[in-house]
Formats: sequence, structure tokens, C-alpha cells
Amino acid sequence: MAQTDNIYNKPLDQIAGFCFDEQVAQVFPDMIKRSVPGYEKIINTIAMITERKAIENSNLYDLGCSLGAATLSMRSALKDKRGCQIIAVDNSQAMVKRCSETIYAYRSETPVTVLQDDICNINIENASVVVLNFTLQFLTPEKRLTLLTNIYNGLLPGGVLILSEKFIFEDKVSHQLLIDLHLDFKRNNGYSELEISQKRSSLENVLVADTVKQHYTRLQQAGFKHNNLWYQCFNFGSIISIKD
Ligand code: GEK
Repeated sequence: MAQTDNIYNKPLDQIAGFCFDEQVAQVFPDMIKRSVPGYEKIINTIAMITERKAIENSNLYDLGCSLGAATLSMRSALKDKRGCQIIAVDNSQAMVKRCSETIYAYRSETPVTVLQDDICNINIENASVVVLNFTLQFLTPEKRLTLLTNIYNGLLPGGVLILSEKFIFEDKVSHQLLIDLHLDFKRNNGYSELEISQKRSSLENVLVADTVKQHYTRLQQAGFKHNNLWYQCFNFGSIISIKD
């Protein structure tokens, strides 16, 4: 059973930069569900996109897989596709350990390899579906274009990238409203003001969000000509990019 996230519920003398350690891995399913609006919708839709876009005898990648929710979603949609395999990657030891336990606990026709590595070191090849579900935002901005270019080059024609992110907005008024609505979402899910503010401090400079326009520009620079937001709730959303 998922443990409740109470990491920030006591005042901390010093707030360290957020990291995906054992403490976070333990409560991660609860944390992400209560913090990211639309998370479950996106995970479920990854299966729908996989069903439509996975190509037989190709690779599917879950980059920054955490506990493997997107991997499991893709795997559930690959039953009728022959010769596919999933490569799930995360650089957090705690996440990879727990992810492997979950993935390998269930038998499946689709082979899954869980790797502990930096996603920037992974060679993407023969890919039909690549998922970056709330991971790109944790890379230093200088590394983002190189990663997207690697993904573009490794995708087969017709292959897709699903890129989910937290966004910022150029328009200051709507930006503020969407941020306030996100904070209400967290309050409604039981987070206190102390938890919200300590978590916000810990994420500062660790999670660096871009505007949707910045994402589109970078995706185009990487080679993707067909980019569209398929989902948005407040300041969180998901873009689908398709290779010609
Ligand atoms: C989900 N996709 O449940 N290399 C590998 N992993 C990384 C790197 C990196 N350079 N940087 C961060 N990570 C998941 C949720 S969480 C999003 C993704 C969140 C990993 C990090 O260890 C963490 O597990 C994940 O990216 C981000 O669909 O917590 O907001």
C-alpha cells in the first residue's frame, strides 16, 4: 500500500534541494498523485497512445521512470504487438530498486529492462514510443536540446515522444491564477501551508519549468515538426511530438 507523503509536515531548520532518495521513493505514488493535477489521466492515456503508435519489433523508452507507472501503462497496451521491449531508466538508486521489484513482480510477454543511469547517457534506437513524463524539467536547461535530439534521431518514422511537464506562462495574470489553482489542488489533497512552502523551497533551482512556447521551439530545433499539447490542467500538461 502507498505510504502517505509527510516529508515536509514538520518545520525544517534547513531545506535541502529536492532529491529522489529513499524517503521520496517510499511515498512517491502518494506524492505525485496529490501534487500533479492530471497525473493519473496522463498515465492512462500513455496506454492509449501506445496502443495506437507502438510499432512491432521496436523499443519503447520510459525516461525518468521513477517507480515505473508509465512503463506499466505502456506494457498493458503491448499485448498484441510482437517483438516490442521497454527500456525504463532512472538515475535514482532508490527508485530503480523499487521500480524493478514492481515490474518484475508481474509476468508479461513484453520484456522490460530497468536501468540505473542518467537519461543523457542512453542511446535511443529503433524507438516507436518515448515517454518523458515530468522528467525533462529536472535536467539542467543546457542538456535538454541534446536529449531531445537524441530521442528524435532514435525514433522510427511515425514514432512519438510524450513530453509531460510543469509549465510557466508569459502572461503574468493567467500564470498567477493557474499557480493559485495548483496550490488549491494541493490544499484540497490535504497538504498544509507549511508542507507546500517547504516543498516549494526545496524544488527551487531543481525543477526549472519552461513555457509551452519554449518547449515547441526546442522540439522543433531537435527535428520534430508535429508538436501539440494534448492535455493541460492548470500549470501542468503533456505534449505529443510525432516524427514524420
Ligand atoms: C512517472 N515518469 O511516474 N537521469 C535519469 N533520471 C532522472 C534524471 C536524469 N538525469 N533527472 C531526474 N530523473 C515518472 C515520474 S519524476 C517527476 C518522474 C516528479 C528522475 C528522478 O530520479 C525521478 O525519479 C524522475 O526523473 C522525475 O510517470 O517527481 O515530479
